[in-house]
Amino acid sequence: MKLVIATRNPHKLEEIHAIFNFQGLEVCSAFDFPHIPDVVEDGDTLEANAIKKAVEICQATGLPALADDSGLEVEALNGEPGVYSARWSGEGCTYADNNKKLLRELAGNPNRRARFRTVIALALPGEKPLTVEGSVQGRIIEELRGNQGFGYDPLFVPDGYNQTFAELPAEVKNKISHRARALNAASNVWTHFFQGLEK
Ligand code: ITT
Repeated sequence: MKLVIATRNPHKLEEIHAIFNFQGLEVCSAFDFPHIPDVVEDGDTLEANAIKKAVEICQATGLPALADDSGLEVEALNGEPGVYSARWSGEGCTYADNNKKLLRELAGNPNRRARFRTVIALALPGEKPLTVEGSVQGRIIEELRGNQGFGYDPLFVPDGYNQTFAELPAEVKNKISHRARALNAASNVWTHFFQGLEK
C-alpha cells in the first residue's frame, strides 16, 4: 500500500523521513507526480492549507496523502508570519529574504517570543480529512547562526537550548521540533490507519 507525502519541499521531506518510521509502507511524494500542478495555498490557516494539500493530492493520485503545513508565529507580530511564512516577503522570495524581514520587523523589540507550529493532515480516498498538530516554543535571536535545517531555523532558539535549530544536530531538531511533535501525534492518533496500511 502506498502513501503520498504531499510536499515539494525537499528539506521538509527529508525531516519527515528522518522523524517518522513508515515501516511497511511504500512512501512516495509529490515529486513522484510532476504532472500534478502545485496546490495553491490560499487558506487562512495552517489547518486549511494542510487539508487542501492532502485532499488535492489524494484526489489527483487516488492514494492516501499526508500533508504538512508549518509556520513561524511571532508573539510581538501578532502571530505573523504564520500561514504566510513561505512567501512572507513576496512571491518568489528566498529564506534569506524572509529572515532579513524578520530581523527588521523585530529590530529594537525586547519581546522575541515565537513558536513553530505544524499541522499534519491525512486524506484517505472518499473519507473526511483529519488533522493533528505540534508546536515548539522558543525565541528569535538578533543575528543568523548555523547552516543546518532550512527556513527560519538560523534565527530560532528552542526553549531549553542555547543553539538555533540551524546549529543543533539534525537528530536534536528532529526530536523536539514542531514537525516531530505533530508526527508523533499522528502516529498516536492514527495508529489504526498506519497499521491497516502495513504491507
Ligand atoms: P510544501 O507546501 O510543498 O509542503 P512549503 O515550503 O510551501 O512546502 P509551507 O507552506 O508549510 O511549506 O511553508 C512553511 C514555511 O515556513 C517554509 O517555507 C519555511 O520558510 C518555514 N518553515 C516550515 N518549517 C520550518 C522549519 O522546520 N524550520 C524553519 N522554517 C520552517
